[in-house]
Amino acid sequence: MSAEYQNIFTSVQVVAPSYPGVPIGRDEHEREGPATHWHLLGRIGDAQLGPIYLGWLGIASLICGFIAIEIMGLNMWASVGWDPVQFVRQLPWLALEPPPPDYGLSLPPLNQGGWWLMAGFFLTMAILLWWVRMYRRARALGMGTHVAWAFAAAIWLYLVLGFIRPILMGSWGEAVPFGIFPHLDWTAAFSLRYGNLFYNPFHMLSIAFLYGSTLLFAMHGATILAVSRFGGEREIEQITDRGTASERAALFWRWTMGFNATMESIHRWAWWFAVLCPLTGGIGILLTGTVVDNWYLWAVKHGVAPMYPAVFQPVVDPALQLLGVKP
Ligand code: 07D
Ligand code: 07D
Repeated sequence: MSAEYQNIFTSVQVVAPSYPGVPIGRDEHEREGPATHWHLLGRIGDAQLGPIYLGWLGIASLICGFIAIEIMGLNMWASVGWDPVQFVRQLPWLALEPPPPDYGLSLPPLNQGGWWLMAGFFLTMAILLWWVRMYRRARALGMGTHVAWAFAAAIWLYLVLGFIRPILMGSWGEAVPFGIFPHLDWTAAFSLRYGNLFYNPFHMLSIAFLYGSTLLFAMHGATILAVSRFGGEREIEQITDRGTASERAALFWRWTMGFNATMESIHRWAWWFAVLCPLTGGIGILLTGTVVDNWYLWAVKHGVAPMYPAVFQPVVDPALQLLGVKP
């Protein structure tokens, strides 16, 4: 009970007979495989591996995901002349691009974005089926569906980026390409095209929730580890107890900042911060190009950013200049 016990790397391995989980009635056969124990897994979590529940939703999702990745991979491989070495070497830079803008929302030829559309369809199916699977497994266990709704927040941003906003803009060409660095290039280009995303207040909110999530996660993780010597990881059991890990954890924060979340409310904080990050982000992306065309000029108009000093010519949206609008 001294400074040696800091519990960052210390882990306790429980070795016990495998437990298949609560009985689930007629779906029992969907649980695949006998469980095994794996020491290395036990160092980062539960040592028991499986049984995994592989219902038809899971299988359908995996098949769709496989088809999506297959389409992406084969197109990327084709783009380097089917050279396996170049495929591996250049993988992070390879892309499967959406159709050029001229095609609007029509069905383009396969090598003009048609493959992109098909990969996107299967990826979206995979993600949505996985969502239903999570929802149904939670229900089957008598749990709340908080995980599924948090996942839905991420899916919202994904759908805004690749489906909803492109439809509102009237072109699949607005969507994100598949590819590791190509999707970063898209992100940077998007910000530049719309006058610096930093001035989009929903990007600001999204960032605040992103940073806030890491802060909360650090505070919560650290607090629980710090009181694990008193059994702090048994959070819920300790909520109402006195003199326990829970009480010390609360006291620590009241001493250091005057206020403490409770063992229960901290998880609400975590859930909301995490969920609001992609939720506000999706709103920001949805507004970009549809309602606001240049976030810098928007910020100038609303007194958030100063106009460039008068030594420069008046600033006009570069996109409008292309249309012949003079400064
Ligand atoms: C740690 C959970 C595990 C998930 C992992 C990601 C794939 C992609 C596909 C090769 C935290 C699995 C990756 C399935 C393989 C092909 C075709 C989650 C953890 C390990 N991004 N992004 C990454 C996705 C967008 C941005 C990495 C997906 C937007 C920036 C990874 C989507 C914008 C940076 C990745 C998506 C954007 C990244 C690490 C979908 C604005 C980085 C992700 C479906 C939000 C970072 C090289 C990670 C990087 C990175 C995946 C969307 C910006 C490849 C699946 C369009 C600025 N993104 N991203 O750890 O290193 O997430 O990039 O919407 O710097 Mg991205
Ligand atoms: C991508 C949700 C979709 C993912 C799903 C999961 C699979 C399977 C497989 C595990 C991440 C799919 C899963 C396929 C996985 C296995 C095996 C969530 C996703 C459904 N930005 N920015 C954000 C910052 C700049 C830009 C959000 C910081 C520049 C664009 C976030 C900075 C420019 C977009 C954020 C910064 C720019 C964003 C993302 C700093 C580029 C978005 C939140 C310090 C030059 C996105 C409103 C998130 C958004 C977004 C942070 C700078 C562009 C908070 C910290 C100015 C285009 N940026 N950004 O949760 O929502 O993503 O914007 O400079 O679209 Mg940004």
